[in-house]
Amino acid sequence: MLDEKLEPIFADVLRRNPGEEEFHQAVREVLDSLGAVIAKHPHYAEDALIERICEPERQIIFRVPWVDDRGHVQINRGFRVQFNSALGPFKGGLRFHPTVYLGTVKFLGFEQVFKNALTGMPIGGGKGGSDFDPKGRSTGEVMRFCQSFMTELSRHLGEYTDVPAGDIGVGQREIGYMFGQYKRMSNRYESGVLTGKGLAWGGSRVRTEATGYGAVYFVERMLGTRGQSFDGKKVIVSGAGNVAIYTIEKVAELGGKVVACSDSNGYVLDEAGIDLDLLKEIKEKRRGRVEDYAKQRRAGATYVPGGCIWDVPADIAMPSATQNELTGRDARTLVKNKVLAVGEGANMPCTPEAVRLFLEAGVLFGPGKATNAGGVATSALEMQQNASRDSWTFEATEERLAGIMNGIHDRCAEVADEYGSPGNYVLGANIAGFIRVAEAMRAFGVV
Ligand code: NDP
Ligand code: 2IT
Repeated sequence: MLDEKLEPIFADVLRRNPGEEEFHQAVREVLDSLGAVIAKHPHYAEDALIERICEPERQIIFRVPWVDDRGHVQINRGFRVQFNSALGPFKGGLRFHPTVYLGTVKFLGFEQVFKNALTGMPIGGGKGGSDFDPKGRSTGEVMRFCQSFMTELSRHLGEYTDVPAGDIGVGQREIGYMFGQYKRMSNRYESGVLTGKGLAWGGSRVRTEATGYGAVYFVERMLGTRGQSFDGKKVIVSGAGNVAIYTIEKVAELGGKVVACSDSNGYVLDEAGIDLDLLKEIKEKRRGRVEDYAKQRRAGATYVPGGCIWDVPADIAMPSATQNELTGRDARTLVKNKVLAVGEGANMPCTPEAVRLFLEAGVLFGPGKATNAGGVATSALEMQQNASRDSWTFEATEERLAGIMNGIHDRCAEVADEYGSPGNYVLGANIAGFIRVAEAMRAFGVV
């Protein structure tokens, strides 16, 4: 049940944003946490502050024409939702996936506002992307698409305005093509306009690893509250992209064993523990599938086409693929299999029913906006290095990341305690993020 002051706000969000289910879901989850805040501090419900936070500052939709290898003209749709700049320039990734529509970008942008606030760094929230499908496209096609996309997007960016990065379907290769086009059009080497860059051209060490590593640090700290750790634990990680790969790497470093990972076609089960060198070779170099991993794994691994990775018994689950990939049914299976902790490496991978079931069962649950904040936090460190024309060592950067993740964990835990729900990191993350944004917006007056 929503607080009675928040009900009309949510009704208005539904009315103004028809058909954008993921956006409704993300807003609903935050509003569910805010009842306790406005009961304690009624001033946060004044001056339509919450209504303003639910409305993006600016939404840009544009045509992206490009020519494929056969000489045919293709049209995609590009988006950038500049959600909230109270704490700094808009900051958040770009997603290229055929399912992307305005509702996807708005849900991601909304989550990003609170996530970025939680990092404690000077970054606002935004997100963008396109319904372009990179699968099966040649390097030349991807380059031409990125150039056309940036030709339009560039007029809305700037190191003090809006700073995109990667997300699903956008990694260092795509950031390179977009940075190259931006540089050419602006005639400026404005390093701080994009993050996730290559090390030779303004990137930060640890940015590639940051989201996965950060998620593992967060879960390790949650486990610590119960005297536990990753050491000796069986772990399952969905996805096989950037976040999944570096989650697997850090879990192994901390003594855990990842026995399964997946892609949208199926999952692979490898009881000996995922061979990361092989997985990286297949995913990062050859851009292949997890099925190829199973075929090439000498020690033997099983590929389960169309299978559900959450059926694999494990102590810890780290959903790191996409939104709503872990349902109520899956949560019941995991709880039955005595899962100890679930950390969301992806954005909103667990459905609201799944989250409720985990919390009711006393499973340690790390919500995405806290658990996966290491990626954007390291993007902010990349911006710092660009602004000071400096470049830090791997060790120094990783230490900063670990400190930020521990800080986010402790702040969420402290706020959950303060609001009478110890151990509820969902409530802690939503409230802690909200308060930081709300304080800045109140200071600015009606903007
Ligand atoms: P990648 O593109 O590198 O990898 C995505 C992985 O998820 C692939 O294995 C992909 O499989 C799978 N996947 C994507 N869409 C679907 C779908 N509809 N159904 C099933 N599987 C799917 O992306 P990232 O690793 O960067 O991102 C993964 C998640 O982490 C996303 O939710 C993203 O928003 C979030 N995130 C990313 C950050 C970053 O820094 N990159 C930071 C914070 C969060 P397939 O190849 O079959 O499509
Ligand atoms: O969801 C996310 O936090 C990201 N995709 C990373 C955003 C960023 O700006 O680094």
